[in-house]
Amino acid sequence: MEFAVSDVAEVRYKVVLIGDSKVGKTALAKRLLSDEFVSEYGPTTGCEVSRLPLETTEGRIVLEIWDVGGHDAGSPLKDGFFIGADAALAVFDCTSKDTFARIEPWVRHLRAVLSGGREVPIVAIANKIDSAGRVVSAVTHIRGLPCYEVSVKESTGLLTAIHPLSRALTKHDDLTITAVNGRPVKEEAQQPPDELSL
Ligand SMILES: Nc1nc2c(ncn2[C@@H]2O[C@H](COP(=O)(O)OP(=O)(O)O)[C@@H](O)[C@H]2O)c(=O)[nH]1
Ligand SMILES: [Mg+2]
Repeated sequence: MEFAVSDVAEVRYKVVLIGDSKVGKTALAKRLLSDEFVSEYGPTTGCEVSRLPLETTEGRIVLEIWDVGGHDAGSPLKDGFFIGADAALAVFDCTSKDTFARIEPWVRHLRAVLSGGREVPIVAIANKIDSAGRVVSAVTHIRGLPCYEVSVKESTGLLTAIHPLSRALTKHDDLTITAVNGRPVKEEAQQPPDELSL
């Protein structure tokens, strides 16, 4: 029997953040959670899990964001954190070609850890587009993954990236996010979707 999202009290999805260190994964989680930006870098140790409730036109969903720190793709100890992931955000820093080149290995690695399970939706994020030191030009796809332009610092593009992920997770193609962790999304920002910012 199929349940509609709105039929149950809480629908929770595990979303893992992948990508090299310093690309802005922790900053991204913090921005979504409390709309703050932390400028000083402190490496993430262990794994930080945050609960991000989203009000949507299809009911409330909760993204459980898994920010796995100190992790290089291939470290078996940390791979356990990926098990059971429903989706992933693959983040790179557009001021670093290396972090861009590492998106594919990261995605391959995640898919290998999840092998045997379902195909999970993955969205790529080109972060730090505010930076003058940009060296990776804008792309719409990386090997079939949709890629979104984001500045966690200036709070642009993040919600645009979260929409397709939420739509794929809920299988509701026209889902619109109306509030993020209790903060209403401004009505005027919703049209057109490409210009959404958080
Ligand atoms: N200019 C700029 N810096 C950012 C942005 N997002 C994160 N940073 C900085 O990049 C550094 C690494 O961020 P962090 O979230 O710790 O990266 P992580 O290792 O992937 O978790 C920090 O100094 C952040 O302030 C952004 O959108 N623009
Ligand atoms: Mg971190």
